Amino acid sequence: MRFDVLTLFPDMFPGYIGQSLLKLAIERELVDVRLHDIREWTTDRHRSVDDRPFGGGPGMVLMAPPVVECVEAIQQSDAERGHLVMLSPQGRQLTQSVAKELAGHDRLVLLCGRYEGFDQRISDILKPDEISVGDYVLNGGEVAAMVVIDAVMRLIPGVLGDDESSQQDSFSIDGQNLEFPQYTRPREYRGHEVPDVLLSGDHGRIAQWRQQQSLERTQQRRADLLDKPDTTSGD
Ligand code: JAH
Repeated sequence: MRFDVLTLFPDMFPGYIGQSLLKLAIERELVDVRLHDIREWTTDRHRSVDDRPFGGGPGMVLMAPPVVECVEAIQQSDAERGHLVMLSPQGRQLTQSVAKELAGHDRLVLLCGRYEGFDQRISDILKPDEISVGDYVLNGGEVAAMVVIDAVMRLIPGVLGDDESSQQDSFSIDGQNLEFPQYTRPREYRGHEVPDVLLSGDHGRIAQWRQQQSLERTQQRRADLLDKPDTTSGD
C-alpha cells in the first residue's frame, strides 16, 4: 500500500517513518510512503502558500491554487490515482472501522493543512474524504496524518507478525470491549501482586476472568462502546 503525504513540513515525517514496524514494512515493500512539499507547487516569486482571510479575522488561510495543483499532480503521477484524505477537524472521526475502510485502498493521498485552515474551494474542488482524529485543535494536519498511517498500516496483510495479528485479540476497541489488564514479571512489585488466576494454568478460568475484566472496564470507563454495533467481523 502506498501513502503520499502532501505537506508544508515534510521534515516532520522521517523520524516517525524510521520507527521499527513501519521501517520493516517499507523494507519488505508492503508499504511505501512518499513525501511531497506543497510549496514546490507555488508559482509566484515569494512562493506563498497562505494569505489573510477575506472578510477579516485572525491568522492565515492556506491558498487553493498550490494545494489543488499539488494534489492533481500527485494523483496524476500514477495510474492508480488513490483515495484523497484531508486531515481536518471538520471531518468524520477516525475509528477502527474507518481505518479498515481506508486500508482497503491501494493508495492513500493524505493532505495536511496548516494555519487557520484550508480555503473552502480546496474541498469544493477536490471533494476529499475529510478525516478528523479527534475533537481538538492541532497546529496542522501532519500529526493526524501520522495517526492515520499508523492505524491503517497495521491492517495491511503481512505488516504485523502472526504473534501480534490485529485480529487476534477478541477483546479490544475493535469489538465492543476494552482490553483486559495484562501482567508480566515480576509476580510481586511494591506489594502489588499478579492476580492468582493468571498463574493457575487453568486456561478456561483465565479466559473467563479476562472476559469479565474486559466487560467491567468497559462499563466503568467507556459505556458508550457497549451501545455500538460489533465491527470485529470486518466491514
Ligand atoms: C489544524 C489544518 N482532528 C484533528 C485535527 C486535524 C487537523 C487539524 N487540526 C486538528 C488542522 C490546522 C490546520 C488542520
